[in-house]
Amino acid sequence: MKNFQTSIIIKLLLILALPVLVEAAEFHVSKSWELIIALKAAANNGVDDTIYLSAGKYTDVSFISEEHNSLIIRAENGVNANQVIVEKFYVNFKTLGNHLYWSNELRLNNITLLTPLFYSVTAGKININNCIINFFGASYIKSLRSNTTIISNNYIEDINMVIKKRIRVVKTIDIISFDKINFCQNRISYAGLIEFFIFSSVVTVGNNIIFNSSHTCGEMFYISPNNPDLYLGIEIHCNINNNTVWCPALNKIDNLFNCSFDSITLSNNILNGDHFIDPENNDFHLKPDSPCIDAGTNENIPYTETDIEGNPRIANGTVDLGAYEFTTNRTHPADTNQNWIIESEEFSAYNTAWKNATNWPSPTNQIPAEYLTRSGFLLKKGGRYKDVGLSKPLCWMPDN
Ligand SMILES: [Ca+2]
Ligand SMILES: [Ca+2]
Ligand SMILES: [Ca+2]
Repeated sequence: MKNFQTSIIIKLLLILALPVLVEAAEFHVSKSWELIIALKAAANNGVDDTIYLSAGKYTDVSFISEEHNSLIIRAENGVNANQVIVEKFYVNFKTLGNHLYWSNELRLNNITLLTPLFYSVTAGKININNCIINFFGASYIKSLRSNTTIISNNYIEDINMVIKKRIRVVKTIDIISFDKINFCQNRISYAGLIEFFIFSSVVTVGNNIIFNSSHTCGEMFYISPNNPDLYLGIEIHCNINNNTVWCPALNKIDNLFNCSFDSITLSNNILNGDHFIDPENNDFHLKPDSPCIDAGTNENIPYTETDIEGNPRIANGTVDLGAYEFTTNRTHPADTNQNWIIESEEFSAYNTAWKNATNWPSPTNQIPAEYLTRSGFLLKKGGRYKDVGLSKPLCWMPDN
């Protein structure tokens, strides 16, 4: 019995000693309970953590931590955001100490957050990127406190929208930043509040598409210095540019913003009009003759290199308004040698990968059935095709 106890104690000591030996931890999970265990370990192991999620649904998971280390949660390579659903994710990341010295990061990448509950998330850097955030029901992302917050290339959705003006409990994103806020290239169907409390430096709200066809969209953004007295004399730059807004009930784009100070510039934003492929059905790709094309300013654009769909952010020399860059340069993923011809061998390989649900080297993974049928259609029409600038896969048309 004594030996058994000793061996247990040695094992425990080894387990406790392990984090000291490694500089970062990696977890690969595919079930809710595995994610729960990984988050629990990450909250206490004293090292930076990356958690990779396989396709699937994860529910009722929480991360409550007082660590100074970083946490990255992301989909496994080759898995899309809509294949990884994290429902009711409660996060309270309460880094202690002087915020100016935080060097840690919270990064969420390529996952779906369904009814998230983020409360008092503090980290040196917060980066929410390429995610789908669905605020259906009572959910919030509250008090993201950081030196730099980047929220870009996300689909932010709230399917059952109700205008809840200035209600802070549900459907809000609160960001308190000490240095930089970059809220860019998001696709926002959202009538809650997005609040920025700024201590200093730069806020950029750029290249977003904000839409709401059934409500007024009024005062969706609330922007305010965090403490005007304390920071008197510090320059705050707020750039709201290159955005497109589709909200028929709104008659002035300025009404989207409630800004309690003067140093704000609104430029190159566009409201309503005939710019999009099918706004009634939420297709906000730019029409080939849209005045949004090449109408933006390249200064202060988000520093991601691609638009919300992964296409180059600047095509034709000048950035477009909104989250989608108009382009006619996209080859079909089945066209592996990218010669603008679907060859029969290429179609066969694509068809086999689709049948076996294997990963395809270029997006979209897994292969969508409509991509496959499009490649079959193009092959039948002779194989030669072009990109006419519509949304995928209808953008690929026979070129005879
Ligand atoms: Ca940790
Ligand atoms: Ca352009
Ligand atoms: Ca080819």
